[in-house]
Amino acid sequence: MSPAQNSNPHPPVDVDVDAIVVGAGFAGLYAVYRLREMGLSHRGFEQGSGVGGTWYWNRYPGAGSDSESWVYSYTFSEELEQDWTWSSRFPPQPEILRYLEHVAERFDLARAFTFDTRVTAARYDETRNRWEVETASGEKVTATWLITAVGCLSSAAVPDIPGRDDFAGPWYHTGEWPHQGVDFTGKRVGVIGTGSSGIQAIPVIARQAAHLTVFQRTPNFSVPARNRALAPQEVDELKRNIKEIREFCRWSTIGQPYDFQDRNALDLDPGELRERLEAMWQKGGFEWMFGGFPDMLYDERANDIAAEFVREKIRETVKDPAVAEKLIPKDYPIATKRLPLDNGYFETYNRDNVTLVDLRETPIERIVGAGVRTTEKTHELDMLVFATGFDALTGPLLRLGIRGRGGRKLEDKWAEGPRTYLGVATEGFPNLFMVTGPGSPSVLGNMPTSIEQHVDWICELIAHMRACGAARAEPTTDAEASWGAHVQELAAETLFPQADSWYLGANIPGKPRVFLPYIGGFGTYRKLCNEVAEKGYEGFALG
Ligand code: N01
Repeated sequence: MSPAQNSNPHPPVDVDVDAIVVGAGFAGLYAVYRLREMGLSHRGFEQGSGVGGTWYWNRYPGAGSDSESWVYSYTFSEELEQDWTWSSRFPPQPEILRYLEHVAERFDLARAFTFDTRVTAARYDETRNRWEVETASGEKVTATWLITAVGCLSSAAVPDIPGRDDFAGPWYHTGEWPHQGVDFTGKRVGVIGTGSSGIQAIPVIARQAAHLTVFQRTPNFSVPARNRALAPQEVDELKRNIKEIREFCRWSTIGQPYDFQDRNALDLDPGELRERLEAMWQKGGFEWMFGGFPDMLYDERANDIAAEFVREKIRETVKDPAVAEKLIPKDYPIATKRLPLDNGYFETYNRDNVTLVDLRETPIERIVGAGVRTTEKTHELDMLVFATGFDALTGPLLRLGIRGRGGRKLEDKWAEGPRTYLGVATEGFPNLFMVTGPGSPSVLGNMPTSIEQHVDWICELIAHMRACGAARAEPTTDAEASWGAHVQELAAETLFPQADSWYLGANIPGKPRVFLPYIGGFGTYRKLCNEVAEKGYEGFALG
């Protein structure tokens, strides 16, 4: 089904509802499902022409999930879980989009949304206790609750490189890819950026383009995805055991069907450690996300062992030793930037039609009509791809024009970095609930697991408010301050602050350097949220 078919031909017209949901990706669709179940009136707004969120926008070649398919999905319907069959371990973008379109159709969710509609302002009216949401098309809708389901990585960042608009050919950002696709056949293509998006796109573009030039600023560690088709027997077994698998994910560190190794790396003898690393390498997947072993995030010696293991693999794979050395990260611990999974990324540099430009040796001076000019020369290009990432976690929220009590702007409140309670609410903005907001595990876990937990929790809070007649829920200043301090303390205990990553906002010039997600583990976070609820939503002022 095409996105156009999935968009809503009869947009809703109610202008006063119980809840407004912004975004029609994994989070927004589930929020609408839950609100409808609760009998609450609602409206949804979505900037795209169809459902899908991340998977609607990120259509670049090679795009796909890094989470195991059988857990990268909803759990709220057993029938859905049993009926849907994934083709492979890490499904490609079109298949995930088809899944979300299927969910929207099956549960009749698209009709809640007005598509092609950007929210431009959301103001809290204190006297009426209503959120007033305004859209780019001029529509105004009010609601008691405002639920943002805008994703964590949805605000594309195109760097302000001098001369960007002088480029004579077309350019694209991976996160806003044209729906009709891009044909690279016979073209000289440049890719700027070697994060997860670049690492997925580069091998595919290299196979199509006449020549590919990769502009690398920081070399990235990457581990093989080892994607493969799922055999029917395997699918049957996964479906038989899905309840237990899901329960494990719910309480695990990263919401995936595996957790850390059972021993610290430094407690193993070198032979066994090497064997385990090799087994992890052969298995592929997100077991590597936090470095695989409990101590790898905390102890530089342990981290160095895994980092060196991957460096050796890069040296073994890339035939030209000079190119290999450029590709090898040497100045930050492994897994402290989000570790990409790849499908033949390093092998791509063995191709005759691929050139690596190390921007640390020869920085970009400017973009010119003919291509990209570095301090060495002009690299002539017909097309340019920015795989340069996102203004993560805060960017998608700040562009909604949110104003809370007293007209206070969210961007002013967050000028020194986001301040939230549990990553779900922020003081001064009553009844605003952020699905997977900054200060929650969000991007450090399997997103659908994070999303379902957050939406369920938010909906239970709303149900609690209705049951006890509370019109407003808002975190207290103390609860928010201590949560913020806790999030930063946990991060400071790890090696994460040693890398200039988007987890810290380091990729966006001028963004405050604050660790954005909660790194205490997904299961621990779930337990804390449950305890807050059991104590009558401790830390919230309910009025
Ligand atoms: O973005 P990134 P991404 N000049 O920020 C470089 C998720 N995701 O879109 O490291 C030159 O990671 C920048 O260089 P540096 C996943 O969580 C998931 O790839 O800042 N280069 C870096 O190499 C991921 O982590 C999946 O020095 C510039 C790159 O651009 C997140 O999205 C797939 C530059 C940006 O890397 C973001 O990934 C894809 C400049 N001015 C993404 N500015 C799956 O699950 C930036 N760069 C499969």
